[in-house]
Amino acid sequence: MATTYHRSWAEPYKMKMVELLRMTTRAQRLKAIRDAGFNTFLLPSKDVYIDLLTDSGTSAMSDRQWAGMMQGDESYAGSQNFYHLEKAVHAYYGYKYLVPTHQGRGAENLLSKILIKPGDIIPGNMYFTTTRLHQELAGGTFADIIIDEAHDPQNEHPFKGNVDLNKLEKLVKKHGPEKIPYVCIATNVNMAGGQPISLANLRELWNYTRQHGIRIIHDMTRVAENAYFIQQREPGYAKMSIQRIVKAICSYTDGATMSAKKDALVNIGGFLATNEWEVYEEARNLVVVYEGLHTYGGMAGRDMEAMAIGIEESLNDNHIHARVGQVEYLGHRMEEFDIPLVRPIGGHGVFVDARRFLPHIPQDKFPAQALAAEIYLDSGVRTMERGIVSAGRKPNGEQYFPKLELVRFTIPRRVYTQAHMDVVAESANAVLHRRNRIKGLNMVYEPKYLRFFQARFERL
Ligand code: PM9
Repeated sequence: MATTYHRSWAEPYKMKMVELLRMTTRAQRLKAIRDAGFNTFLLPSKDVYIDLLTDSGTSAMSDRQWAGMMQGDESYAGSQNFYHLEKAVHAYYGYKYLVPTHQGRGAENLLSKILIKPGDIIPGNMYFTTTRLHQELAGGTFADIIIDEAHDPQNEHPFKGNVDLNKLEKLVKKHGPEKIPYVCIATNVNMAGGQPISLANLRELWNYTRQHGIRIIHDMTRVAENAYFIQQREPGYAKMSIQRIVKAICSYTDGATMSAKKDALVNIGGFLATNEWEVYEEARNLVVVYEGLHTYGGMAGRDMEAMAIGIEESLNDNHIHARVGQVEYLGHRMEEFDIPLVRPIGGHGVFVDARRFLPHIPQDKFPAQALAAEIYLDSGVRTMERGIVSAGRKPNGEQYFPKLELVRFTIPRRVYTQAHMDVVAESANAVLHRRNRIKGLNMVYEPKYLRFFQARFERL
């Protein structure tokens, strides 16, 4: 009888250069977090040991990407690197027209200005901070049409990024399709905990929107991670490559905004892509107002070259297996310590459920913000609040009270080792054991827009 042995995965790369980390004492960290107003965004990175604030712009580039940087063509117009990037976007994502931008929100700004009229409704599979703000600034209103399961951290639904078509149907009936310029579909939904949408759900949505003349705009910031979950979980895709699944996802959408700082493995950059000539033409008009010429959009030539190469590398099956594998490794280590998490474990980070971690702190005393500060204090590990602070206020000034009150342990791509993940899980466990002594916070400074970036707090 044939015997099968367990086979581990490992990173499909080795290290050529390392960046030294600085260790701090608890006293140094206490001073640093107080000076930062208990907001991890305001910590200087020199005071951080393991930085899990975000996976945005924090990837380690490959030797191929660095070699590409040396081939930066810094001509003002018609840089060769732009044409390489355009070719990569066509080849791997399938969109017809490309307008580069300095990062994702630059593309969101252009898109919102082009497609949204005051009074419009923009349905989406959960809000994202910058995306919703641009929709609102253009006079639109975001409407959440994600399935209810996405708002429940303990629900094990394999595709919590799916759209509830009944919710969309209600909006179409109430407002009429002419008030809905597009449906915004994020892959690997960030605020839900890095949760995927299935191809079956997307196809159904595609068919529905075709009947009503409504576009689908794809927030493709983490499309490769979503494709990995489709390969692993959706019947019929186990043998399909990540490249093919990504192409299939994009084929059910009319255009996309991309923050290339995540999946595409670069430190800066993004784009707006579309299959519609009229949208492209208007985007080319606006990009020169807000970003730069239509062949660089706020990026240096070398940045576009690194992105073109990064797009290809990000869709390698071994890369994405190791990338999500590392996130899952951290999640499983935390579960061994009974740390309450969003389930299933997400694609770009482990999301700790602060409501269950700190049940004694009410949501208006910012439990996730307080927990992120405590984790930093314990070990120098920097994480991010994704709860009431991130949700911010409605245009009428009322505070949102999101069901999810989370701390995101976001894993940069190709940066940390499994041993770093062990240190992180052990720190979360140490904080869990003294959770009863953790107090809530008062917000003492609240910026007008995207308050989570710069708000300041004091301990109660
Ligand atoms: N996401 C993140 O850390 C960085 C800024 S917000 C803390 O998760 C999606 C799904 C994102 C995203 C950024 C953007 C904006 C759009 N969509 O940061 O402007 O996760 O490149 O992209 C961040 P840019």
